[in-house]
Amino acid sequence: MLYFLLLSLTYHSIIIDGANDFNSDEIFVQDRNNDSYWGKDNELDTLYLTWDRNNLYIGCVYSLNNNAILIFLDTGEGGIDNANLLDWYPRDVRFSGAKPDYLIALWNGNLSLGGVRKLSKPTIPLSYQGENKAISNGKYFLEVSIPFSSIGKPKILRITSLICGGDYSTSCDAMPDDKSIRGEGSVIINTFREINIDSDDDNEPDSSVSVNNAAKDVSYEVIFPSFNLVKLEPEVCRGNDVEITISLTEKSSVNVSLFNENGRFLKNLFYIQDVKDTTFYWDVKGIDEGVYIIKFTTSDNSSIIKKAFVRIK
Ligand SMILES: [Ca+2]
Ligand SMILES: [Ca+2]
Ligand SMILES: [Ca+2]
Ligand SMILES: [Ca+2]
Repeated sequence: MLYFLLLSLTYHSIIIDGANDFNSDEIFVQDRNNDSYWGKDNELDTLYLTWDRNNLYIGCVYSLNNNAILIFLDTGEGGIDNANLLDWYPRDVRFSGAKPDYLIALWNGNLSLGGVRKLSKPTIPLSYQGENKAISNGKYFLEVSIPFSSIGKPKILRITSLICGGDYSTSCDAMPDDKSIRGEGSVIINTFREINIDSDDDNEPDSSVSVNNAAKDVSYEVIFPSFNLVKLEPEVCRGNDVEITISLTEKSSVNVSLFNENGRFLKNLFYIQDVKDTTFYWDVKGIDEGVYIIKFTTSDNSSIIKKAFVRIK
């Protein structure tokens, strides 16, 4: 009897028919059914995971109303850290720590509007089996089978699943929970559910694993770039060129914009991509006499520095 129970753990081949045949110990994440910022019609409930020798199986119970389900899989090397840049299901979601390599997505409970893709440039559709069916109380059940041969036999899997709105929109619910989800504004996911599916390193997925026991949440500290130094030389200028020096704690793109002394926006001066330390020159001969404010902003708005500048004749 014990032998039979052990065999029933993983190496469980899910039948892709829209009926939920995952076992209770194949619950990968149990989310609260009342933590969505957009109400009960857009809720993630349960994420299931199991595998057999040849396929990874993922299941999801959720409710959804004119929004999207996105299940991101980090399988190892490479991947993306910004879902805004995708050519398929782009969303205002970035990732810190894990870098997802594959995405299962669908729109409004309709898998024929979604599918499974590799997150390269461009994204590449994968062959998979999937069924998505309405179940009771306005809920849906999704089950997907992805062959290991097409995702390169991962060792460590890190997964997050989200409900988002339309293209470039934000998220209202994540499983596992992530504190950057607020139902508005940009999201930076840094909590993922992780499982080692090949803990004996034999390059084959392990049998006899209780997914529910083996899975754990991992969180990665979000590191925001901030300014070490911003310097104008000179700050009071009679000539044509001002030397501007910027130093950041982390690489970031920087926007430099000009305001009058009352804080009214005048124009963007520079947009500098992916810098850590740089010096450049601003030709001020077209600027009238007066007092100005120059604002330096990192690309994610995490750090802002204002410098006064005076133009004299
Ligand atoms: Ca099934
Ligand atoms: Ca939820
Ligand atoms: Ca990755
Ligand atoms: Ca949640």
